[in-house]
Amino acid sequence: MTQTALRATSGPAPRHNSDLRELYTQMRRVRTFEERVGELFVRGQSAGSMLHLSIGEESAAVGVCATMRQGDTFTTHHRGHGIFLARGADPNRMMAEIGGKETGYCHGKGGSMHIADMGLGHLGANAIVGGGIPAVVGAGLASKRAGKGDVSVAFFGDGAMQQGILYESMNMAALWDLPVLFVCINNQYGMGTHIDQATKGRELHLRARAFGLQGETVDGLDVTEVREAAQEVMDGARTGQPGFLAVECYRFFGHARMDKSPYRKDEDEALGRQKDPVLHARAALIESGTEAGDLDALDRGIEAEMDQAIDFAVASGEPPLASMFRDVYGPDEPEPEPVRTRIDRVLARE
Ligand SMILES: Cc1ncc(C[n+]2csc(CCOP(=O)(O)OP(=O)(O)O)c2C)c(N)n1
Ligand SMILES: [Mg+2]
Repeated sequence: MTQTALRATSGPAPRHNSDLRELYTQMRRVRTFEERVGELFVRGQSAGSMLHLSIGEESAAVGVCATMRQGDTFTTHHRGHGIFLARGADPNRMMAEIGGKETGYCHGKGGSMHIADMGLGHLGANAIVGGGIPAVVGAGLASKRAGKGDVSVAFFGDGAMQQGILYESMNMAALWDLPVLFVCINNQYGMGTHIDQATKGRELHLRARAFGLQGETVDGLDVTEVREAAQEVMDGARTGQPGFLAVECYRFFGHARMDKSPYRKDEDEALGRQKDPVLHARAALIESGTEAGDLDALDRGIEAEMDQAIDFAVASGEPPLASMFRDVYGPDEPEPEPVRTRIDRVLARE
């Protein structure tokens, strides 16, 4: 067990037990949502051919989002369900989006990897590794000009640490003193490649410091430590000192839902899964006086919430064909003719 684990489970009761309970609740909601959405996929009721679960990474989403406020914006990578949930997304509309249904956040046309919602500041998930990163530099510049102190946060995986766009973005953010935060969720893997096979520079935050950002790394086991570290870089970002935070965690399952991780040993996987932020927070709550039965009841309530989200998604209808291009082009641009009707028209002429 790490120093962090020992401190949280056997030390004095945390000062903010109700805080930890809230963080636990949000992490449990993320985990249960991911478990349920995995079921949706296996039942053949999700819209995409791939589904990336963030189980094991809950502290990164919840710890960082706990430091965000109304008006802040963010982008995520392809493994972003937990982040959006932690920012206040409605699980019904998320599940429906992933199911390709009209009631989803993007009317079923974005899906798991392209979900977005301007109302909650979600500028978009992105399936291109590193693709969502530069958008926060633009959002940061807009925020700086508006002078409201809103921060824009890019969430991405360790795979993006090897993408040039990250360095271009960090450079501009530092040069222009933008209210921007870069958050690397280091789950140790990019698909089947362990980070040690991808880079020699394992101290990821040092790269950010080299560009003039405030760069930190935190162990993702303890959500309160993640939140603390996030608060520090967030406070800097709010005053125009861009920051970077790497959260060290472990990807519990395969890259996507159907990946059985043949490239890693069972014993290594079992070891990695010991780094469980949800169980860690639960143990800390019990240690500080919360009844296990109380937490069981909380968990059951969350299960019911997520079961209901599946029911909502399954019962919802698909977007009508006529809405194919709605929300894709600007409001003043004429909608292009759907390819299918164009093909039908051409065939009819023959
Ligand atoms: C530019 C680009 N290269 C390759 C891919 C294929 N790809 C999809 S996810 C992924 C791994 C990403 O790893 P990481 O950034 O650590 O995120 P994680 O999946 O671990 O959350 C790769 C290589 C892609 N989508 N975009
Ligand atoms: Mg990764």
